[in-house]
Amino acid sequence: MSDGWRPLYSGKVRDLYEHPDHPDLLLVVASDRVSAFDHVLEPGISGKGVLLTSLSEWWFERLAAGSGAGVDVEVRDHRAAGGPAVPERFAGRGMVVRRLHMLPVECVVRGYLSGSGWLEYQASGTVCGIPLPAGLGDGDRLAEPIYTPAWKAPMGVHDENIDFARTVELVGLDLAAALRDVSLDIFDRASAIAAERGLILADTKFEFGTDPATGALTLADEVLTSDSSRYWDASVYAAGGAGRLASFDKQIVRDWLAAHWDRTGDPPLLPSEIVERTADRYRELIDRLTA
Ligand code: PZK
Repeated sequence: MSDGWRPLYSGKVRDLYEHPDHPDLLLVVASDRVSAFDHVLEPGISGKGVLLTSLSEWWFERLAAGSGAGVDVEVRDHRAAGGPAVPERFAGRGMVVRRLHMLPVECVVRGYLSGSGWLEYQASGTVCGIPLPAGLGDGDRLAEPIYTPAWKAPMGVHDENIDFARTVELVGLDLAAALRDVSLDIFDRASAIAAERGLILADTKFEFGTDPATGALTLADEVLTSDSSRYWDASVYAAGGAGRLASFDKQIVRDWLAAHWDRTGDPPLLPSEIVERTADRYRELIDRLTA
């Protein structure tokens, strides 16, 4: 392609590009690929990249308004102002961003107990070493949101839940404390916005970098998308019952795969009905949040 953007790194569902004329920028592109159980599945979910990019952009705008409220660190997002446009071939799915020094910590915040947190709790009564009261069930609300960081392992190695002391070893005390405080603050603000729309933000994962020019802590990557977060319908949750944790993400894909694949060999092709329902669920989330 002659727009100058060159592939730098491909993740399971997103791709990073760099540009020789803009060494201080990157292009983040969300694909239509969907992954579950550590596999990229076929076919992709048509429109997923556009939906998740607009969701991330929407949250960046909403969160920019009150950046740093409640904490004494100013956090900006990594979107680049006035740089080159996103090329047409990535229209709607690309974001030009400032190139940061990424911190090797995934900043997970959980307001509810589910997923890997629920698994760890059942085994040990803790999540990331934080002891929780006995008797909690899958999907239960926590007394207050907890910060449960993970170490971003190099490619091919699984991320590893870590305690706060380990994040201090990784990034130093000041940054470790800032990551925790800022993550909890953004989670509170986002939860309140979601709640106004009848949505529960159960948990999410943030990634931060530091600006190479100023050192400023900067919110990066995707923000509060259905790939990085678990959202539930508040009225369905309140009604209780088996479906109360139906989430606005690829849970439909996970459930179908779990029932139709023994996890050996390549995963089966997703039926079009599963692809459609997943796409509908993504659209419903974005409609409800941004309406
Ligand atoms: C960066 N990732 C995650 C993995 C993707 C994205 N602003 C930035 N500066 C430097 N590095 C990154 C970012 C951002 N965002 C993000 N890895 C590095 C990732 C795979 C594909 F598109």
